[in-house]
Amino acid sequence: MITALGGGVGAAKFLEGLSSVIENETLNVIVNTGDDISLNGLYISPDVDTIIYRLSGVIDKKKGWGLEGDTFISLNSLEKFDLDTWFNIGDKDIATHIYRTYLRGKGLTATEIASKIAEAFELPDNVNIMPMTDQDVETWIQTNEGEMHFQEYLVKRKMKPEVCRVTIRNIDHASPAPNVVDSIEKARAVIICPSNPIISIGPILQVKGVREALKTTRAEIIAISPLVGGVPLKGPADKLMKGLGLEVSSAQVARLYSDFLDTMVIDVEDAHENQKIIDTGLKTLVVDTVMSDKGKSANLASSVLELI
Ligand code: FO1
Repeated sequence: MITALGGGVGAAKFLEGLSSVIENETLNVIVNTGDDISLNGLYISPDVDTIIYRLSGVIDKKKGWGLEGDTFISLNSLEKFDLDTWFNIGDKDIATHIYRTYLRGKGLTATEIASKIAEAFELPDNVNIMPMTDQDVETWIQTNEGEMHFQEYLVKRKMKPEVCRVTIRNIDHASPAPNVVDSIEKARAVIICPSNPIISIGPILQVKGVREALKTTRAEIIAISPLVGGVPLKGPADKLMKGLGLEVSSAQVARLYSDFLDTMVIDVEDAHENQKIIDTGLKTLVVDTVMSDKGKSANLASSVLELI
């Protein structure tokens, strides 16, 4: 059994490669839900959906989220009402959010809902999509222009406000979803996907018991840096790290995980950081981490599996 922690576009791309090279071994994916947002009466879980869409081959590859060939007619029609239309929900994508919201209304948990959506999108039986917690949590960003939901900062405000603090609301009341801790404890390897360390991996590590399980598991723990040449290929990892007073580097990402990590995988463009990471007592792998197509994601996944 292999367990991965992730959220967002980078994780989804890596998992597409990983699932293509592991054959029938169980792959448990613990997914960030801090990006979840309730908009216009619909409950949206972007990281869960992005990973499911990518693994089922229906993702909009250009954007990295949403469904391929989607249109936005219903979103445009919403504009005449007093509703939020800055978050681009497509006409096909909206069906997933209606289904999730309907099932929540019937009392199903995030875990049960993710598994029903994964089944509808015909994910292979050996892949389990596991929201990190069944309690609702939300990532909020405190900026020089006030506090806002992470999606508002990312999508509506286009990462323009300066970041001062990141808070995961309700995280103190969030217990790990069923099988989350077990998946870490019993895996032969735990892979931290190339995801934002602050808002994708950070919330998962803050769920009660997760960090402790990572510290005590006998599994080999490998993290892939989301930075290439010191910058993220997509998203606000650099802005968030800088705003929190952290150095923007793969060595810094390794430091954030150093209490449980065995091996840090960094891109060839960041090879100059290799010795610095080794000096902190970690093993390293320096490879091409840019996943510009499925073949390159599979190559990266194979290199990571060779470390186990
Ligand atoms: N990302 C954007 O940059 N703009 C959007 O309008 C947007 C809409 C959207 C709708 C559904 C969904 O599942 C994801 C969506 N995303 C959008 C992606 C999402 O905001 C981020 O990729 C993740 O939350 C980052 O981890």
